[in-house]
Amino acid sequence: MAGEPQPDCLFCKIVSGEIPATIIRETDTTVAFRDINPQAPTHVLVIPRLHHPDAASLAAAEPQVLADIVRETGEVAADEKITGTGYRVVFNTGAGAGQTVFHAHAHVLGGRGLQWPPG
Ligand code: D5M
Repeated sequence: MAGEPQPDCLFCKIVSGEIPATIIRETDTTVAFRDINPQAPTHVLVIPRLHHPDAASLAAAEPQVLADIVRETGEVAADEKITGTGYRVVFNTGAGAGQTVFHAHAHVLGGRGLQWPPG
């Protein structure tokens, strides 16, 4: 059920501590950790503690938590000192857009020039 831990979900296991991650920030509702396969000098994922498959599902079920995630992306950028040069927040949604983990997550990317449009 949406919102409850899913036994096969990698990010639920990071939230529970079953799988290790380099966690850099935590709140009551969110966890931020370094991406295992960084695509930029700063590449951090901000996720809800509760399981929702993507950002739109999270927004429908728990809009305040989505707002918490967006706020935390800004805190990550400030901690990483990338606000001045600019950074990107991405929610890949659906396999065709590159989503591989179906637990909502915001990518925070920065520390290098970022092209537009993305690939
Ligand atoms: O993003 C999923 C991201 O999750 C992708 O950039 C790799 C990252 N990932 C996968 N496993 C781990 C672990 N164990 N720790 C940290 N980061 C991880 P998507 O948008 O779904 O492709």
